[in-house]
Amino acid sequence: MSEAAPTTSGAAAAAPSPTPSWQAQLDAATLAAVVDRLAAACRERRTVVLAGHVSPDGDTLGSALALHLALGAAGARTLPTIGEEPLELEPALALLPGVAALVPAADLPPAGEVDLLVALDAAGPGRLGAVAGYLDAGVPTIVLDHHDRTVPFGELSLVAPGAAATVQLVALLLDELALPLTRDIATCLYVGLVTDTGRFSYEATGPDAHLLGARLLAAGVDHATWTQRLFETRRLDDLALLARGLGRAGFVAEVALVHTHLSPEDLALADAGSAEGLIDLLRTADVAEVALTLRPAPEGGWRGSLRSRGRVDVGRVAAALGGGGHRLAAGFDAAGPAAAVVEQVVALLREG
Ligand SMILES: [Mn+2]
Repeated sequence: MSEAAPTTSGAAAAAPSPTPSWQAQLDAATLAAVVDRLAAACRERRTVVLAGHVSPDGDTLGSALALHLALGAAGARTLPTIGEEPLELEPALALLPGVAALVPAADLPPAGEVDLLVALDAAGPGRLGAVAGYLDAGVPTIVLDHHDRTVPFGELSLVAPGAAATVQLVALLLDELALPLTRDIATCLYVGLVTDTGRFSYEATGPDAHLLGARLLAAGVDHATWTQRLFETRRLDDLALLARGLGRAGFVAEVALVHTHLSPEDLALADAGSAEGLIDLLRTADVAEVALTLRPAPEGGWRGSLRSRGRVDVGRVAAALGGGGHRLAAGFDAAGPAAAVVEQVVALLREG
């Protein structure tokens, strides 16, 4: 076996950068300004609203609560919140450390009493729900996010589409601020990391995600308990909902789409989170490149979720329908009969 002389690119590939690639997506001056702003908020005991996105997941809630615990301990008056009422959390997320501090959107102080808003994992102002009113009122805003197509907002915006989870940005900020990773803070970050990476399995899960995971376990996270809570516990009624959704599944061979929809009666059976489980199951169909679920939106019409196995950019499809998300996971809202929405998605997939 002969050894080829290393080429320039080969040599570069052999020497991994000490900095995770997504950190290179952050503007250094903005990062420094965000760190300064947060440090000042702690020092001066400022009121900081930490807002996750509506329909909160582990990443947005873990980010908000980790920052709440860390900045709060360092002196800031932190108000973690989700701009949605009534707020329904998945049972596992309702057990996160700091969750009792969540402020109902209706109880948030007026804009004049808020010094800083931090938007977490929200790909646009619309994802903030009621909290978006602070933007219109001119409250200084920091955006921390990792979505591919984040609509620019906020005066200080740190968006790293290469990061697997927003909690990675939060962990970076805590390091920059020299704030300690307590077990509770580590637990919040871990839940964000393990959910947004699909248990360290999705494409965006880099070595740095594992390194952060290792640090969090070293800080005392009870990962086995959280795995069971997050991934291995379903209500019996949720299983019935999954059965209904799976039983209604259709297949469009031309674009390798497996799709289904849920009725309002189906949803009455189940928790909000269980529709997520449905699309993840649909995607496991051997014939599927793309999975689509439609579930009734509270305000009428459909909430569509799209997942790709890898070849198809479903973020593009969702964006064409007025939604957004990532290359492999995206969502949109739509009106009309379910079959017509499926037809629209098929037409867009055909173009791709
Ligand atoms: Mn996220």
